[in-house]
Formats: sequence, C-alpha cells, structure tokens
Amino acid sequence: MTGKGNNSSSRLKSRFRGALIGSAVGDALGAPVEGCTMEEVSSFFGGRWELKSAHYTDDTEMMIGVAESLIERRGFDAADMACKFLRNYHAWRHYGPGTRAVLERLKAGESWEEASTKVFNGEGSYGNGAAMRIAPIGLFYYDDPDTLWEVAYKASHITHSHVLGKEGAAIQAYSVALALRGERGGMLTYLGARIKEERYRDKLAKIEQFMGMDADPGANSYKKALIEELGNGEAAFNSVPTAIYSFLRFYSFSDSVIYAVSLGGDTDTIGAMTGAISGAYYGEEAIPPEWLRALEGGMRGRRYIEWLGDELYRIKIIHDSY
Ligand code: F2R
Ligand code: MG
Ligand code: MG
Repeated sequence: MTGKGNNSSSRLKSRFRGALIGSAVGDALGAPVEGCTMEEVSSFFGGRWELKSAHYTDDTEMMIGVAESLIERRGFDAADMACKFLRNYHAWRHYGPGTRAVLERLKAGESWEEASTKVFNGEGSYGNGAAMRIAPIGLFYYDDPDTLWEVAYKASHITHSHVLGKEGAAIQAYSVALALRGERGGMLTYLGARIKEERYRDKLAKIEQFMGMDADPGANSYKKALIEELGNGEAAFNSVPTAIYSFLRFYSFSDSVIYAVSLGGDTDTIGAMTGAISGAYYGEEAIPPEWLRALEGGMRGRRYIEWLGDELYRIKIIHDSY
C-alpha cells in the first residue's frame, strides 16, 4: 500500500473515487422513480437504463458532507459533521421527514447529541438516511473495523438515534470497506461476525438463501419474493440488505445498480448504496462513461465528488504511509 503511482495504489485510488461517484450515479439513476413499483420502473426506463435526471438527491448531498468533514477534520468530528449537513442542506433534494426535522432542530440551536433523539416520539429514526451517506466512513476506516463500526454509529446518531438506523449504517460502511479490500466471497461471513441486531441477522440469512437459489434473479416472481423478504423501503433494515444482495448477485457495476433500481421502492437510496459498494469493489473505470458524463456537474457535481474521493485517498493512504 505504499509508494506513489504503482498499479496497486492507482487501483486503490480508483476504488476510493468509485465508491463516492458510484453512490452518486446510483442515486441519480434511481431518483426519477423513487417510490415507484417494479412495473412502473420498468416502463419508465423501457430497457434503456439512462440517467434521465442528472441530479443527485439528499443521499449524495449528505455523503458529500460526511466526506468534507472527514477531510477537513482529518477524522471524525460529530459537531463539525452536523454543521456540514446544515450548511449543505437544500430542501429540493428531497430529504426524509425525520432528517428534515432533526436539521431544523440543529438550526434552532439544539445540540447534535440531543436533536435526533426527539423525532418519532422520542424513538429516533431507523430510516436509511444514515446508511445512504456513510460510504466515506467505510473508506476512511477500511483497515480498522472496530473503529469503523464505532464511528458509523456515532456519525449516524447526528440524525438517526434508533439502533436499527445505526446498525444499518455500520453494516453499509463495513460492506464498502470489505469491497474496497477486494472481499466478495467472504463478505457475508465478515458481516455476520459483527452484526448484533436480530433484525439484520435474519436478513443476512435471507441473503444467503437467495444467493443459494438456482433461479433467474431477473424473473418477476423472484424479484417479488426478494422484495417481500429483503425489502425495498425507506427503513434501513429494508434497504441495506437489498443493496448488499444486489452487489453480490451480479458481476459488474452496472448490472448490480440496474438490478437495485429495477426493484422499485426506495430506488435512489438502494441504487446509491449498491453503487457505493460496487464502486469500491470495481473502481471508477467500471462505471459506464455515459452515466458519468450525464451526472450533475457544477461546483458540487461530478468533478467535486471525484476530488473528495482523491482527498480521502490522499489523507488515508498517501499521508499514512509517510
Ligand atoms: N425523502 C425521500 N423521498 C421522498 C419520499 C416522499 C415521502 N414518501 C413523502 O411523501 O413525504 N427520500 C429520502 O429519504 C430517505 C431517507 O430518509 P431518512 O433520512 O432516514 O428520513 P426519516 O424520515 O428519518 O426515515 C425515513 C422513513 O422511515 C420511517 N421511520 C423511520 N424511523 C421510524 C420510527 N422510529 N417509527 C416509525 N417510522 C419510522 C418513516 O416512514 C420515515 O419517514 C431516502 O429514501 C432518501 O432518498
Ligand atoms: Mg434521496
Ligand atoms: Mg431514497
């Protein structure tokens, strides 16, 4: 992992970029059909899986905040990350209602420790809003799973204080880290060794069952069973496992992300999480160039997201090795 410009370091750099830009591309592909059924998604795309809206949504806007904070603070700083979320917030990117309420509380001066604990009648959110943005933490702590898990929980708490929201984000971050390390066959075993919550342990067993089935994953009946068992909704436990399955079941970035979006439901978010894991595994080169070209540009668009990936790589890999 040391030395500049050799093949393995340029591969790793591409995987850092791939995780972030892959997440943004998955988000933008799924965005126009968020909330649609599987059948509606199919008729919207009509077999041509183009980025019909270049715009990314809250998933990517918040992921940018996570990356910016890690880069600026050279590691995790909850108060700073909360500030980045507030500074970056644009309502038109379609935030979840719980996250919106937490951001309003932060804006009103409530502390980041308290704000997230007040929503959903004091239960806190188990939505996938913490998991969808967590990829930079998977990259930054990829070589230290204990710290990764702890930081993923803390970073989630800023908006999602329910344990199932935090555990979902930790599972997604660890999946990105394992993919970055080139771990595919052993991914479920590594995850199984860390997952504590029963809800996710059940889902892991279901992923294994579906992986072992000798059936066409593209068949409508198969997809319906998958949606029934793994889920395609906004709860973290109904979307993070589906993203992991979509990565594991296919062997290219585009096949995995298209499959994730084709299931309908929370398409931008399941697309973003699948894109982050797949991008970390295959690298930026594996992302279809027409999707990269179509992605939102401007000050905080494609080039900026790539730069964030490069900065995380520089701080984590280049800086650490000297
Ligand atoms: N906001 C959207 N999409 C627009 C959806 C429109 C919506 N149906 C509407 O008509 O208003 N997408 C973005 O939001 C998702 C991430 O959400 P996040 O940030 O986790 O928000 P929230 O509100 O905290 O959680 C999402 C939903 O999960 C359910 N939920 C969570 N915790 C709960 C609890 N303790 N008890 C009961 N329900 C809980 C709620 O339905 C939340 O609204 C992503 O899809 C992103 O793209
Ligand atoms: Mg979204
Ligand atoms: Mg969504």
